[in-house]
Amino acid sequence: MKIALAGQPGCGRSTLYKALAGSSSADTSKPLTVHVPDDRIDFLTEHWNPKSIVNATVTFFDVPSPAFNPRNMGRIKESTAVAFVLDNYALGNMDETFLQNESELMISDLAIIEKRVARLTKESKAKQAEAQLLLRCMESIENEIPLRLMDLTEQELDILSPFTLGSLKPLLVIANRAGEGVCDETEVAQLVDKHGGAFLGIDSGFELELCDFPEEDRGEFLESMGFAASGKARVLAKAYSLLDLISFLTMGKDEVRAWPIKKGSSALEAAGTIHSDLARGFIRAQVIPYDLFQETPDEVELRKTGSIGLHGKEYIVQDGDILEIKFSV
Ligand SMILES: Nc1nc2c(ncn2[C@@H]2O[C@H](COP(=O)(O)OP(=O)(O)OP(=O)(O)O)[C@@H](O)[C@H]2O)c(=O)[nH]1
Ligand SMILES: [Mg+2]
Repeated sequence: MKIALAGQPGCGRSTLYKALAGSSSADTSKPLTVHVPDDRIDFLTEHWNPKSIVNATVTFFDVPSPAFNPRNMGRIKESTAVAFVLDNYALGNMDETFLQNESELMISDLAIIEKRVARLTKESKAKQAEAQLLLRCMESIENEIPLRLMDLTEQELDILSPFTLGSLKPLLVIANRAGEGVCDETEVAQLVDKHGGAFLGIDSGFELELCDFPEEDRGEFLESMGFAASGKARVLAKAYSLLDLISFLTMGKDEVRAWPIKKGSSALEAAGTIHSDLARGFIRAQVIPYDLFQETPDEVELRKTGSIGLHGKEYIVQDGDILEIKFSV
């Protein structure tokens, strides 16, 4: 998963990036890949002592200013989700800047759509469906409605996918506040919700300072500021729920690994995530729910009590399922 941190100049993107990196000397021009903390992986690692441990990861980009300028849009276009960073440490006019970001994102989409429509009108009738769809998108933008709020079918989303339109991507909005923040965030949070986005507030400056303290003391500091978890943990959790992701797990002496996957995915899709061979030669999926394994970390014992499931292609994978795909190619 890739998340582009975008926003108006000076909104605090780079400070947030460094807080996510856990280092004030992090190079913000580079992609930042962070591990998604996962207690389950920690437990399985302790149990197996594997050669390799692979947590799920999220990569962040600090999109330079002006973020929505065609030259800088590349990072947004290649990302899974867009994150607007809103200044609530100095200016605080968040409703206004939120709408400004939305509008700049839509203008950039409009330019792409108009160019394509102009070309399509010269082409054959075969592209009628695409042209109609793009005209609907143009109308939506002209009415200041971001594309993510349109009612689109899977097929229509497939047609639009190659254009990597920014306002169609899932949206995360992060208020960057110092202490209490300049403004109350209730209103902007409601506005973001109306726009189909997820909202959270972070004190990036404070979180960055925290990086200088020993890890075991940080929880207490965060708690004293009224935060249940670190900004990084909260951003990652929000991104997971925004994108409707869960993780299934694989384990063994060689590797313990978390695999992010869309909620509602089948065992066959999970197999394909691991390797196309596993999907091609899929026979069945052996499933141990993580909680059962944590309680009784012994496959022989679990088999005796009938706690290990064997499922076909259609099985819907649950968060924390420990999978072993039986296959033959
Ligand atoms: N106190 C406080 N200061 C902050 C916070 N976030 C950013 N700042 C300060 O605001 C200034 C701009 O922050 P940056 O993180 O560089 O903002 P940016 O969005 O990367 O800015 P550009 O890349 O120049 O557009 C810096 O001097 C930061 O120290 C915050 O949460 N608290
Ligand atoms: Mg910056």
